[in-house]
Amino acid sequence: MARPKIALIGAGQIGGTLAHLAALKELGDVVLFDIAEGTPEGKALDIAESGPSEGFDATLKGTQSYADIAGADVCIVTAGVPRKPGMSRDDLLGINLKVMKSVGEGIRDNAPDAFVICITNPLDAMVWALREFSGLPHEKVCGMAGVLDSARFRHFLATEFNVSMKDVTAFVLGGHGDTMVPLTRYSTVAGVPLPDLVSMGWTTQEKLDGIVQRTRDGGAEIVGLLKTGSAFYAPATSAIEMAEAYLKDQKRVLPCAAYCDGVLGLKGMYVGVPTVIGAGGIERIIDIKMTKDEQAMFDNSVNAVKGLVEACKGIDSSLA
Ligand code: A3D
Repeated sequence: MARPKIALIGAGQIGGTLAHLAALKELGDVVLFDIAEGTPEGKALDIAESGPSEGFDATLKGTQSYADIAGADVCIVTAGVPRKPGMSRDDLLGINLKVMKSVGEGIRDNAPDAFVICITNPLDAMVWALREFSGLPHEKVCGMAGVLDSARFRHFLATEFNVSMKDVTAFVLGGHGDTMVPLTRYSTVAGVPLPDLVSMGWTTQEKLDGIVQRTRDGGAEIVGLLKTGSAFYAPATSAIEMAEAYLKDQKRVLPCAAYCDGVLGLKGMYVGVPTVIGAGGIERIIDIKMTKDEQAMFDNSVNAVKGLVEACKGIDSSLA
């Protein structure tokens, strides 16, 4: 059987890391696409030259031609611009919307059967626009944010409790932005919910609130430290987890920006929700019941995403 083909649209910081991880994990042959001449070719060759030492079997190709992504099984999209200090994700909307148009059309014409994972910010609006421009089925187009946001939450919690990250699960809902909703009630250490751990004296409510806020600000914390761009190691790892779930039909339960129509009280929009990812793409969305407070936070986040989608429609009339 031929190896799967993984197309990475955007060969910047995240794109290069995705290529390296996909090769190391032997997920398939990798095509790196970018408009910046030399960048995808250089990164592809550099990673391929690490193959003999690492011992992986995967080919890597860099390109400026969409024809090279033909027949891709997975496309991961990072094309666009990242944040600089002082910028919000929403400041990227105008530039990245134009990029989504060319990328969406490139995927539509060359890899219409692919499972598409968008990473470009502002995530929830860009994945919506990418789906509109590509015309692919909704269940085959999703956005990576929840896996990263919950990984950040898990990291902070495991550090606070001094336990293995493997035993910490975390649940994050809503748009990928300042309004994201980390749900403490559904986040656990080996099944014990966070509010119970507060009662047991493992931490204080004040510290837990601080961790929730640090999770919401997790992207900005890295931007502030790096100064020249945004996070890329953990975002790439998160998207690879989703790609692997699709390619190996793992039926992983992962939070991601998925098309919600008739679930969680939503009508036809992309937002971060718990999903099941398998060979069918987004196979199921878990329609959880929220408390009044959680629902209010979620509604606030949903409204922020709706505002960005409306802004996209204002910029590109073909989306209206
Ligand atoms: P960067 O290193 O700048 O890479 C972006 C690449 O896109 C560059 O190599 C550009 O040449 C390329 N590019 C620009 N326009 C096009 C085009 N039309 N077609 C193809 N390639 C193009 O950025 P990065 O890799 O650090 O980040 C990529 C995106 O991911 C940004 O929008 C970030 O904001 C976003 N991001 C999202 C998350 C989430 O959790 C959702 C986390 C971190 C970064």
